[in-house]
Amino acid sequence: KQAALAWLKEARFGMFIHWGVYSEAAGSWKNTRIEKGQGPKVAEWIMNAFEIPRKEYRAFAERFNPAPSFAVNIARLAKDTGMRYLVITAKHHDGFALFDSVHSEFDIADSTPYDGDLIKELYDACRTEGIEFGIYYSHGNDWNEGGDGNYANVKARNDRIGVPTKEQGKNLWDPSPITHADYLSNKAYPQITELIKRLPELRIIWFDGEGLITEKQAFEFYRLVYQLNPNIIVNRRIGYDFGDYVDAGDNKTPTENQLAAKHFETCGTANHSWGFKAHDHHWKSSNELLRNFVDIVSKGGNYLLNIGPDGKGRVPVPCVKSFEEMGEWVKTNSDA
Ligand code: FUL
Repeated sequence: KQAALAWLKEARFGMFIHWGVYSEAAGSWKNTRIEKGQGPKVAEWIMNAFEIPRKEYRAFAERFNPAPSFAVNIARLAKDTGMRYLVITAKHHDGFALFDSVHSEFDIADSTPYDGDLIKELYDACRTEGIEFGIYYSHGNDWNEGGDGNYANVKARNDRIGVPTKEQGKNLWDPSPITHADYLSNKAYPQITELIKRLPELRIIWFDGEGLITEKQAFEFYRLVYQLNPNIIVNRRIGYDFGDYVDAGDNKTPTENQLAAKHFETCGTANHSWGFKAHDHHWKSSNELLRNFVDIVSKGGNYLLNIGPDGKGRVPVPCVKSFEEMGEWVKTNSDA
């Protein structure tokens, strides 16, 4: 683990990728933009924003058919931008898996017309380009098979003893009937296991959704990863301080006080959404992105800068342009 962490500190610059069936929706549902929905306005939250029933949401999957050149193009873009690693959403909060999973049908193989495994394809392309590979995995919440059907019971029990119940990120509009415990045992732990087994050089697991799990469950995720491959680094959001490195929240650089014991990484967007949002044209310039990069790196951290490809896997042109400009700067100014 120490060698892996030493690598992370040296790596400095990584690419975050938010991509899934929500990319096909592009930030709108039934001709209404996500700004009119409730909750977070980022495009990957569209199911939550419009309280889309689980069955209806699957229509996006039926249309999700990316171009097979996706993997090679993205790995090259990361390389040309001067990035040394990449973290892609293997499963976001909506529960959809970009890989061929034995433990859920809501995945690329069973629910879309695409013939392949996008995670494996990108993993291979990254190995060719010398880019280290990581996955994002929403462990706490899963709006499709996440066991939010148990919420009413949990809330009733909590109310009786005067304890608040976390709601953010729960599917309370069309909850799945399975319990949260069953979701963990039958989907989340097994999917983490299958990803680690299939991707022997996996470097990072970037967990998300810590607010919805207990300390024991967070520890169980940590133990499972460690047991299967102790060289995999996990982030703070696994929960309860078990992470190997920290972050200060989305688009935030830690303050002096937060720059404590563990290494840090700032994840940031290039516009105002992580997932593809066709109507968000507020792209940060390469100057602004470079200023963030220098600020973060000068404090000793890493910058995990996001792209949100569209449903076909194309990265928006203004984003590619500023990444290319950044790449020129990084090439000229780095000693690697
Ligand atoms: C947050 C998520 O809710 C967002 O959708 C996004 O993935 C961001 C990086 O983390 O917690």
